[in-house]
Amino acid sequence: MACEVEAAYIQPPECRPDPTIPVAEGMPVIDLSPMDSGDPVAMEKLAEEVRDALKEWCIFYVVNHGIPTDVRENIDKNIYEFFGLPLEEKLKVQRTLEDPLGYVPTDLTWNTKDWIEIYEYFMHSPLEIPANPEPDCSETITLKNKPPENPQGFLDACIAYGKEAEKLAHKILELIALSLGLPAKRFVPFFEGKNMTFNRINYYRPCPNPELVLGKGCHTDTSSVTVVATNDVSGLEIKTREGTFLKVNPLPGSYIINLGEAMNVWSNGYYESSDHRAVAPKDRHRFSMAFSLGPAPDMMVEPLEELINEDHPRRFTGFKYGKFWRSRRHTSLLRLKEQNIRARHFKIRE
Ligand SMILES: O=C(O)CCC(=O)C(=O)O
Ligand SMILES: [Fe+2]
Repeated sequence: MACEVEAAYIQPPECRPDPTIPVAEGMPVIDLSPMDSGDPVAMEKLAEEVRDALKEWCIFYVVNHGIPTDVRENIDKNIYEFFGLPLEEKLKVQRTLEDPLGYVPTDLTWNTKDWIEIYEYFMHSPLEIPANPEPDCSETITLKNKPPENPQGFLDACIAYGKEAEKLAHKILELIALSLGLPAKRFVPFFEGKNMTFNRINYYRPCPNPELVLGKGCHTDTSSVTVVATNDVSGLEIKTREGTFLKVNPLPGSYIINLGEAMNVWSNGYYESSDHRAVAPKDRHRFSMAFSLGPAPDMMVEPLEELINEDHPRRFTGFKYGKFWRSRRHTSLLRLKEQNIRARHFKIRE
């Protein structure tokens, strides 16, 4: 087949999508409705389901999640309208290296361009965060969301959705805390005040050569918990421990939950962050949202004390969340030699 995409998008052969990979049959679907009663027995049972799902899959679907349909329909409508605008219009809210909020017409993972457009916003704006990834530099920059003029009310729809996704992410955190033998509200103080929770809207246009490119290259999220929403087009793939991929198809009415690097560290390695990627669609427009619950920029992310003991020695030093996040943003906008920073770079040698 003739190649119609720019060379910068073409993946090395070993990273290209494999259309023959199987669907993640059996990926758990967790029904959150028992949480409404607050019944401790029901909560423990759900926490066990979450533990089993995370230990085996690192990712699961949730249903009866509590995100109202009208809030979701409103952001979906705004997403199609915004990404359907001419490029010059979208570039009015363009992000830059220093200020990675707003719109970008492509992204990089490991030095290859992703077949993607992105609009990203913080839930707390303005927010003061590190100006660069240098560990010894304390310079900061204040970032503000960039509301586009068109469609009118776009950012309001984004924030309204974010508030609901945030509630869902906190429900998951409660279940994770219980699953680790901790009080349900153990993680709450990490998110008090102005934190770095953000939502990334990913838009994937039909691609003439989906077999050569990726929508979003393989990565882990920086977050504690990520709530992933997609339209009805497939594209998300998770990497198994054996290093192969499985397709995660959209399940109507559900959201997908996966863990990021902060939870890997807080849980002292008990839970892993999932490696995942998105393939580019051939004929249809796909979008996804990765709502990532993250702590304050100056918070030190370290293994929880209660999870460190003789049998489970401390496995990570730790990192300042803001610097870690900043470093990730640099690797996705600059052509750097090194690969993305990960929790394992902070691992204590055993
Ligand atoms: O498009 C997808 O399904 C995944 C996007 C993603 O992983 C991300 O934005 O972190
Ligand atoms: Fe992701």
